[in-house]
Amino acid sequence: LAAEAEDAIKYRQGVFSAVKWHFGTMGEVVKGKQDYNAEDFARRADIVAQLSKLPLEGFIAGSYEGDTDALPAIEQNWDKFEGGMNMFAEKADALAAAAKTGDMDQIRPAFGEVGKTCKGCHDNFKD
Ligand code: ASC
Repeated sequence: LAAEAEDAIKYRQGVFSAVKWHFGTMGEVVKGKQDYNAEDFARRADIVAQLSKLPLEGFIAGSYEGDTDALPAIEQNWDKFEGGMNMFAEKADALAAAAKTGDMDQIRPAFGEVGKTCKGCHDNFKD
């Protein structure tokens, strides 16, 4: 595997690990397993919104083998994959905006919309 491909795999996995760290914590709050702190929740939502724009450039040619769960289907259906990542970014922005209201009735559905975009790509493009 070319060094560039290895770096790209590590790059996007690092970003997604950070997404999971923050989105996972937010999920526990939404499910009532952790107390809701509006300021901390909004901080995490902002971080996820920023992170959501980062992974796409890590999906480079030659990075669908080796230590990765990313499937070659990404390259074969690039427009669909890119659309999914852009939808993730859009919904993450909406969640960050909802989080600033401090209103869980707005946050909960916005959180669910982001989760759907995670699952959409995992179902189609992740081993
Ligand atoms: C998560 C997580 C995902 C999404 C997905 C939502 O917390 O790790 O991949 O939400 O499960 O359906």
